[in-house]
Amino acid sequence: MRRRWSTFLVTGALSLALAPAVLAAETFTTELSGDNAVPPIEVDASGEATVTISDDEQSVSWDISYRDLTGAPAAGHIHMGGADENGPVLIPFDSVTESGSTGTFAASDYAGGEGLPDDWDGVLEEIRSGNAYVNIHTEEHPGGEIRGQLPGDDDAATAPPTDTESVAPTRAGGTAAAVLLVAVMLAGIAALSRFAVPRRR
Ligand SMILES: [Cu+2]
Repeated sequence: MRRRWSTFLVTGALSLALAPAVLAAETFTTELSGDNAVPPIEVDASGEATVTISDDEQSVSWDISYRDLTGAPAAGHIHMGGADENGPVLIPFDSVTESGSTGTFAASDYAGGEGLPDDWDGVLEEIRSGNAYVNIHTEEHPGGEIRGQLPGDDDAATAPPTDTESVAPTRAGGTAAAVLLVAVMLAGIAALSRFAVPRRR
């Protein structure tokens, strides 16, 4: 019996340990500005980007809004890199033609490239670790007119807001964590009760 109880306790503890990872939702939001460009540029433009890793982890979608750009956006991407560096394009946005543009990039479309992760798991890892940023390019600022660092899992959960505002995990993530927690606990209880019958030698 003691062993079964310990199994149950370990299961419970594991689910508690896993909960924060799930709570740090798969949605990342950042504010876009010229200040975040490397080097910073002075522009009137600003924007917001939300990047979401799908539940099955097989795609990444985005939602971009912006205003006061010097011209129509020429391109938008998620680049790989820290806040103080310029890096290669990780995920291209197929449409940024108007504020409010949304789109999805499928894992099967990822081909890698120089300086990029070998596979899709590597791409998600860069996004989750905060080593990725959203960049909107214009003709006048081909290197990027507005930019924002994706906060990553840890920053989203713990870091105080900076000028690149990190946004708390979504409510959906919290609900998912709660559901997962309950499911794991029920599984633990089921496993326990199955063995709770007195054993004979
Ligand atoms: Cu770009």
